[in-house]
Amino acid sequence: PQVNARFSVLSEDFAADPYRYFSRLREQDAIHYESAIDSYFVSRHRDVKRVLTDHEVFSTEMLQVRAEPVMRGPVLAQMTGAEHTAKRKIVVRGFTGQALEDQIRAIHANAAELVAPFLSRGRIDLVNDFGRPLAIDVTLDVLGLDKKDRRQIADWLGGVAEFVTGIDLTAEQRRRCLHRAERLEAYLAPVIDERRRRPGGDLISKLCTAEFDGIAMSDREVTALVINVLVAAVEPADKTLALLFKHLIDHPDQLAQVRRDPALLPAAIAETLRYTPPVQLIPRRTERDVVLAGSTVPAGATVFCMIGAANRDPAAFASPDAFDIHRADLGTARSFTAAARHLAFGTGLHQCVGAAFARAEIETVAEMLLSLFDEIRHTPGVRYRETGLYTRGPASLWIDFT
Ligand code: 2IO
Repeated sequence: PQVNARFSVLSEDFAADPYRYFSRLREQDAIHYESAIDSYFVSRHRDVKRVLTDHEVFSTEMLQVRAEPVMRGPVLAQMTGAEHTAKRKIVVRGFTGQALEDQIRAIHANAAELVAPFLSRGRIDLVNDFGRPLAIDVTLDVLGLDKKDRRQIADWLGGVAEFVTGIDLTAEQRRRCLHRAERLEAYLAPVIDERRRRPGGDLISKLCTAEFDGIAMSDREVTALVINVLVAAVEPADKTLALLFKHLIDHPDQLAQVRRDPALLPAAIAETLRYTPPVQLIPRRTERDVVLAGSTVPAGATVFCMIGAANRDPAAFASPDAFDIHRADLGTARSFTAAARHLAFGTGLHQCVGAAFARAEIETVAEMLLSLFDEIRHTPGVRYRETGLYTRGPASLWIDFT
């Protein structure tokens, strides 16, 4: 496929398989301008790294229009300075230590319950039968929300996700997303009220009561963070889990090695995140004119970091198009921290706060499934398809197991 004047990241060809365009983009069109949405797409590893770490030039201001309307308030990623540091610490605390231990127990319990009915059947769709409902149930438990409302919450959340990850939505689509976000906000308001009065051990209670350097969260901020945690913990989780299993099934020798030595799982997860990051795009706004890869990007422009392309840049990873859990340049120990070489969790000030939680979740669930399934293979005759430009993953992953 050619990357010429007519090439568009909004085309059907690109959506069908973005990976086959990445090398041409990096080599011939490293700062690709998409006129229909007046945005720049950055594909080289070093340029993406620059965009995500040079906070003076590349800001998160556009979240005010890209996220705040459906988050119903400002999210962490929009904040800077002392306020950002304090509030980020509150959230980090909610996902570490004893809190994380409790969360891992909830992950275990939910996974065991969801997979049980499929064990005698020997066939499961790892996305729709398992990963998706699991991601939702785990997140509801972490937040202390009622699982009997899961369908409703999942529907409202779909609107939030569509708004945040849409890149060419119509005004009508945006309006419908906003409506669902408002319903979610109305659902959360009495819950937050109640947790302020009688806090429990859940994350919402912690967000309500925590203080750092005398800084606490307002109701609006708690609402925004709860919605943020809901989308961020649900949207990429089922994709990552399914992609991990797909890559392992497609590389039987590596699957056998992981089975023999589960200590290899973190490397397999990290390599999955490098090879096929579930979040493919991270937006920023230029605060002044800036030269990137020889092209001038004007002040006030929207820049999309192409994480999938950066993660396969040969300047950063040897044989980047090979899935290899043993690769020397993966740096597994750092893969879930801000020092990660792959950019699946972003990098810099706003690097994913949920990275450790994500790792624990995928690791716990993968270990459980591998011990329950002795042999796994793709269900014969089922077509595999990935969807999504912003977040991307398998539409389904049918597997047979014994
Ligand atoms: C609204 C895209 C699902 C996040 C944003 C500030 C969300 C932020 C991300 C990820 C995943 C979502 N951005 N998580 O890319 O919290």
